[in-house]
Amino acid sequence: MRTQVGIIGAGPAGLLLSHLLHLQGIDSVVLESRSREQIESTIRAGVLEQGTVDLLTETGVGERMKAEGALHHGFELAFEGKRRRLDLTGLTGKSITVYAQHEVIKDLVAARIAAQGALHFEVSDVSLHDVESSKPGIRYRHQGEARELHCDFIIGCDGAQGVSRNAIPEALRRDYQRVYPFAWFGILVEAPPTSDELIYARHERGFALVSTRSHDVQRMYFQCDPEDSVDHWSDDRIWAEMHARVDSDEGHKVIEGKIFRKNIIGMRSFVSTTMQHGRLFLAGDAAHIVPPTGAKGLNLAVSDVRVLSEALRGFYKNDRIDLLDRYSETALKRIWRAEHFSYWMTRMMHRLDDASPFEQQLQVAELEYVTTSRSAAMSMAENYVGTAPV
Ligand code: RFL
Ligand code: PHB
Repeated sequence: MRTQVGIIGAGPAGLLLSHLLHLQGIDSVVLESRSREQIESTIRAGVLEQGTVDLLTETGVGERMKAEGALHHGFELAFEGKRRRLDLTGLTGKSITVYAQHEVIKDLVAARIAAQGALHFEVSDVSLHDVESSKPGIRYRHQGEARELHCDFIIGCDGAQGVSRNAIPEALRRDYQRVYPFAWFGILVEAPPTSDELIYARHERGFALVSTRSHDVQRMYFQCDPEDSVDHWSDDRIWAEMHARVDSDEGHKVIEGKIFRKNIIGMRSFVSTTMQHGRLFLAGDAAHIVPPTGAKGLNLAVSDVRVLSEALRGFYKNDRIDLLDRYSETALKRIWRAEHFSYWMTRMMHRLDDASPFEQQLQVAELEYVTTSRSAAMSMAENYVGTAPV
């Protein structure tokens, strides 16, 4: 089998790239190790930057998101028993949309299938070959048969656990990593929204986040030990912890409901450079991870493939190689900004076991600053809504 661009992984990065290339008349094949049902039901991100929403809308896959997603113009910061609002739209003119990642996946899969795009699920034993030549290939197994895909370019969109990154020789790679000594306990709840906007809470017992999915399903998280187990957390214990961390002295209370999903999510910051080796390019979580506090991971995956699709278009339409050669450098500028923001917000909001009482007071001082100084609020807001596309 032959195609122009071979894409490994049908997450947001791989599917959106395939969609953008199709709109430019460039052929691609997407190879995914999981089933369609699995990728369409994995619970992950919720917050889409306006730039992400605009791109999905402009390219014809935003209809359901517009109808079912919720437009938010700010969020709340809860600390020291009070709640303070960050007015995203007042400060930046932009907003965010809360729409679940697996719904974005469903919309992109539907668009690829409607366009008769090649999308192969449940492939295994994926390996990359000849990435330094102009005719690279991907070998894999599908429906019991060994296959090979010949292409001009391979794009590794296979997430944090994928195989593509390892096809870049270690001697040419530099990895940067920070693993945090805490995790998030995530729950899905049948309940009405606690608040009109997301609530990020800093409490001495630990961080908590109240997000939403719809008028009757809510998504909430609280900081826990990475070694903890969901079995240790009864519903009563979870609600006691959420109330302790989020309820305000001003009388706001978290609204409880039936908890129907619990999971624990590890947190790390990671960047792998370079993102290009010969005809292989990495995009999204395959190259970089952020802790979810800043809600940046999916949005970064989208901005990577936006840059990459333009560079591939330059190659196929105008014989330009320079945009492809600059991809890694261009993408990394935005990636490092988001890495810093996610790290900063994580450090400000979480209980840090090694923090002295002095450092804990600094967290509170910083929260006071971003909720009272217009310039500090602006800095937080412009990072949260997403810095301008590169
Ligand atoms: P994905 O989504 O991991 O997709 C990679 C795909 O590749 C497949 N795969 C392979 N396929 C073939 N062969 C192989 N050898 C393969 N190995 C893997 C996998 O099955 C998978 O389908 O990566 P992608 O596309 O780069 O997208 C990244 C985002 O998924 C991720 O950054 C976000 O979910 C992060 N994130 C958030 N991002 C936001 O922008 N806003 C948020 O509000 C937000 N909240 C979150 C989050 C991530 C979370 N978790 C679970 C880590 C909240 C949470 C709790
Ligand atoms: C979510 O709704 O899942 C969500 C919201 C904000 C974050 C992370 C996750 O920062």
